[in-house]
Amino acid sequence: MTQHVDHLVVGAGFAGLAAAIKLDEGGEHDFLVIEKGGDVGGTWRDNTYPGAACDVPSQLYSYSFAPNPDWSMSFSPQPEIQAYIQRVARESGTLDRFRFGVELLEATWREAEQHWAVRTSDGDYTATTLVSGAGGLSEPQLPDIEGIEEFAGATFHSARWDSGVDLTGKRVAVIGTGASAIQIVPELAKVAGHLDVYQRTAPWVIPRNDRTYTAVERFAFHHLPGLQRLYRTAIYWGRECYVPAFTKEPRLAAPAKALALANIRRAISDPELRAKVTPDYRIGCKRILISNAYYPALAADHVELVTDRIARVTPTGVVTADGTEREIDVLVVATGFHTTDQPIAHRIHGRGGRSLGETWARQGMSAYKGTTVHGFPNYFQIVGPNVGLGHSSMVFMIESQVAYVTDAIATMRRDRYAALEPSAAAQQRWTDDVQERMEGTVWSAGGCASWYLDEHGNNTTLWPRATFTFRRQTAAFDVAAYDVQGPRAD
Ligand code: N01
Repeated sequence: MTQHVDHLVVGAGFAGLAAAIKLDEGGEHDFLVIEKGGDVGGTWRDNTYPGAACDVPSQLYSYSFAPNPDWSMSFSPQPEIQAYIQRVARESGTLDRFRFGVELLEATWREAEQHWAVRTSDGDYTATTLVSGAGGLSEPQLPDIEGIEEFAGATFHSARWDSGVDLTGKRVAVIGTGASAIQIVPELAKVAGHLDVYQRTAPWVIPRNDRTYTAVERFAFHHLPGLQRLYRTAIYWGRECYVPAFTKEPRLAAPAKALALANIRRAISDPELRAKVTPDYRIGCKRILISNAYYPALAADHVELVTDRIARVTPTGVVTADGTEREIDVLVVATGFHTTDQPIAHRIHGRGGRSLGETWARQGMSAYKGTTVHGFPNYFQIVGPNVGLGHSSMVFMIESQVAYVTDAIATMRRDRYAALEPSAAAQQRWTDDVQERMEGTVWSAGGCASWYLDEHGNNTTLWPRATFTFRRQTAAFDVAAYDVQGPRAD
């Protein structure tokens, strides 16, 4: 039997949970959240690799409406963030509308009925609106390396960690040196007998200014809510005032570059290794990483940084282009995610039956205000195109979008609109403006390849301006930019 809900939310990470809470607060109680995993948390549920932690301070990387006086450190480890999301979900009183272990298989817009017909792994639904919080960093990207599936030992992606595999004393290889890998490598170096780290491009890594909060601070967080707000505000403006400014002006990045080079010099004395880890592109072009432990781990005797190209994987090891085979017991691939080619986009079919995946494959990822797409009525995507950040908290962006979406839904209810979608012109203007602002930034002119760029070299993932500008742009639903249909028949 098909069940109807007013709003179907996909995903129970930071985005889906915020959508559920704000829909509920706005009086929209007829919604369901479907989540293919077994719990809330999204990326924080999935990324359980050793060393997983946030590289944005927790006071900022949390909901503004749910401060957490219990953060133990400035940069929280994954279990604390996951526990925080679980607590917020529990206390929100919305969990009875979450369905875990339910995957979206296909969603199709039905023009005559003006609703979404949604097929899931646990039955069929119809919904007036479809809100996707499926996340841009949720589908692991496996490397296309010859022979990798024939490796005889354990192989796993960083976001699918197999804690059942004992790595003590083992010969382990890690492919990749991105944000995930640089957190994993120091932890693996503590237990592995030998560790090979395969680097294709050196990352810029600055020190991690982390510390445990003192007992006095923690007491104050509990009893002086203003102190937490002060920390949050200071962290926010510290990042907002400096980091976006240097995306177009290389000279402003000099202090960050100096910090990163000092980080290398402090930990690594071998000139050959220093040269290998020193990037040859502008800092900020790829995500700037933070770690005090990565370079010391690479400098250890039982760790080898391999910079020769990987030619293939055999059942027993990894062979580089020079013909050397390094034998291993376990292979960890920390090779990132499907960001500009998200598989879920191929399951969402708008007007005329064309999928979002097809639409974006033709023209590149694009959405009005990163949220709504022409041809996909009543569809809202949290963390859509050009909403990602390289420098600040995604939770801030998520809250901005959720406010916009709930305002859109309130407008639909108030004005009895059956359906709305951004006009093609409004979407194009917004996308053109974002892309113009990308020109000359460190992402397009910084001399690196990264997951920020799509196959045409366009940055369709990041927001190129201050986050408060995005907050302002999404502060109120702007119906004038939309094609609307209504009023509803009911
Ligand atoms: O993935 P990545 P990630 N052969 O795509 C290499 C967030 N995050 O999981 O640079 C060899 O950044 C690839 O090499 P290259 C954060 O937004 C946040 O590390 O393309 N190597 C690169 O080194 C982050 O940006 C936290 O040349 C191959 C690596 O694999 C995003 O997640 C923590 C290869 C992939 O790096 C993704 O980070 C962790 C191949 N075939 C992650 N294919 C926080 O703390 C790829 N590589 C909040």
